[in-house]
Amino acid sequence: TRKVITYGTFDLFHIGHIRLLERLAELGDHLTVCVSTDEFNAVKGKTAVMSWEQRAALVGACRYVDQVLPEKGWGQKREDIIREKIDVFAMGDDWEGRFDDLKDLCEVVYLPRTKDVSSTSLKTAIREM
Ligand code: C2G
Repeated sequence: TRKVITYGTFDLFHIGHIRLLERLAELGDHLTVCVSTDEFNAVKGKTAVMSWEQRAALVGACRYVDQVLPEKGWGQKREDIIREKIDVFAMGDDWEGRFDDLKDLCEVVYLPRTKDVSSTSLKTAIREM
């Protein structure tokens, strides 16, 4: 089994998230998504509209996703990759290069972001309705 992992907030689950997860699922046989907790979002300086429970449930309902775990801090990636026996770590390319230190543990892949959509742009669009 070729296992893939990714991390993120996944607020207001949108097409950019789906297009990323779809491509990640094609990189292997099993996809784990670690969804940032509300507490870790505060560390990241982000406030999600949806609770961790709702964000995790939406990601978990996605056909491309096999497992959802909490992301509680910046430092858990190495232990996650070792414990879950991950082969590929992948993120959108806004993170290009930022996690190359994981290359001793697994493949590290950055995929192009989907243009013109983000949780922030959705919030703005709704506010202007
Ligand atoms: N993404 C994308 N296209 C978009 C928006 C997001 O491909 N239009 C990708 C991002 O590149 C990221 C994932 O979707 O890989 C989740 O995005 P966020 O929820 O914004 O995650 P982020 O806050 O970047 O958290 O430890 C890593 C962090 O938790 C990443």
